[in-house]
Amino acid sequence: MFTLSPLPYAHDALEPVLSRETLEYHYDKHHKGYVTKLNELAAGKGVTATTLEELVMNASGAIYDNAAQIWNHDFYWAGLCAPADKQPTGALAAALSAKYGSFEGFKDTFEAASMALFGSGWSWLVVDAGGRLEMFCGSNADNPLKHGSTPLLGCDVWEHAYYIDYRNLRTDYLKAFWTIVDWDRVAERYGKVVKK
Ligand code: MN3
Repeated sequence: MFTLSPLPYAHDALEPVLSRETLEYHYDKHHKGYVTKLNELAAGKGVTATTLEELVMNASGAIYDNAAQIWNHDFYWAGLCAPADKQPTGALAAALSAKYGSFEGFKDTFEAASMALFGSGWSWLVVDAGGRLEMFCGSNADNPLKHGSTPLLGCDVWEHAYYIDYRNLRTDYLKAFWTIVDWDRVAERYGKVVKK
């Protein structure tokens, strides 16, 4: 049985960037729904994998889609915090500046790539297989682990992530997103990759 990971903060913790209502739908309905569906599918097909990572790396079709969506959402929630407008620091800040010119340059690139993603999907800051900082955009339930990359930050750009608060305006959601990114968590993830 796969279980729904607890939300790492209260439903209203991300207000006013993401409302309580958005989290009630996004976490309690969409995210939870993937867990329910995965358990139904796994029981029906006699799946023996016990971790989401195994399914993300090896499964296909609906089992992959639901497993990856659970993994992606766990990662997304864990990378956010109450609005604090944090900034990257230390080695991560230096790596972002080296790659994108500045933190502003990174944000512009990330926003533009996220806007160019057609339909539903995810935008990611990753460290690729060669140890380089990269951006990765994937449709639907795509996941960087499948491509040999290690994710540092994930942004859900499915409409269900923002339509209650921003209607159809993905660009407004993306601009507001930066104020709730937990850059301390992202730096911690980066530290683990570069230490390997
Ligand atoms: Mn979502």
